[in-house]
Amino acid sequence: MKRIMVTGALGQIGCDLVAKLRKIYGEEAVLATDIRQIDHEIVQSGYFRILDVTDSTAFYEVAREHRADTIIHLAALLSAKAESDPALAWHLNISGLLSGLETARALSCQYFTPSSIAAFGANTPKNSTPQDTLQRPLTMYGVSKVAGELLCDYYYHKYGVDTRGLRFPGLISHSAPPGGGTTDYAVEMYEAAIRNGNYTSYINKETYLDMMYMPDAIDAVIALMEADSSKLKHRNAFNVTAMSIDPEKIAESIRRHIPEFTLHYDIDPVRQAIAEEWPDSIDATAAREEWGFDVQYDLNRMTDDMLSKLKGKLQAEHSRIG
Ligand code: AKB
Repeated sequence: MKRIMVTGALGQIGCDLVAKLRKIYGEEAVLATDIRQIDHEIVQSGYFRILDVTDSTAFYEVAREHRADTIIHLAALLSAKAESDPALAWHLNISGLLSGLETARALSCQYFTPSSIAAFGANTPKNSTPQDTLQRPLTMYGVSKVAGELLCDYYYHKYGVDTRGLRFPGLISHSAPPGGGTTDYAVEMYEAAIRNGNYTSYINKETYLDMMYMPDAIDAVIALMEADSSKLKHRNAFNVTAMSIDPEKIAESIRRHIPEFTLHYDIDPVRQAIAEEWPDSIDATAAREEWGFDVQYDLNRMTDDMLSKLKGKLQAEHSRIG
């Protein structure tokens, strides 16, 4: 990776990924793009362009002008938002992906796009979900992720585009909020614990889902993109995970720092149904064997870091207002 273009750069993954890529490859090497422009460090600290990824001509032109050799395509609608507007989700997630793949083909770029645990369905094995297994999701987000995995494989086999991807679990981060996902409750719980000492979860207890701390997710993207191509048997997309947890497990971990923290439930039937379709825990053996996937953070280590970073953020907020 030398000249990198990132789409959806102001989203939850994009903010942390662009910052890390600029640190490794240099500020000039990384072009951040998004459909909107906000007052954010990513916009101020390097190249930034507004881009609607469904506009294939604009996608190609922006990549060509940057002389991109790598495209990291993150722009997509997440699970809960996709369920509220399935046609828009299909359009953005698939037309956007196709624009990116066509650009990668024309400019001979390496290509990364995330898949998700949403690519599995209710009849997929729930525990230690294998890398290669049944994938019949019933959500539009899941459907777009399976189609995306297949499309990326197609561009690799048909045109030789160096496509690579990860099936991300829920990602937890303190720097940028998620938007429209089912696993967002985990991020919200940390912030609510510090602000109010309590949280009302829309996902029920004993609903186990895979999760990962953002620094591990960012390292995984970079490790996969740097991996020796000849060693990759799977490409699109690798199972990756750091932990399998439910709301109670996060609450227990938070109580090590905030003993009075209380957790309540008010279940959202839409997001609960989505969560129940997803695996309880996935198996990341292929990622470990083919490109050395590893993580630094288990639940408690992640909680320690989340709470300390969020407390710092909140104190800075208070001193700005006061
Ligand atoms: C979501 O909840 O939609 C995402 C995901 C697991 O892909 N975080």
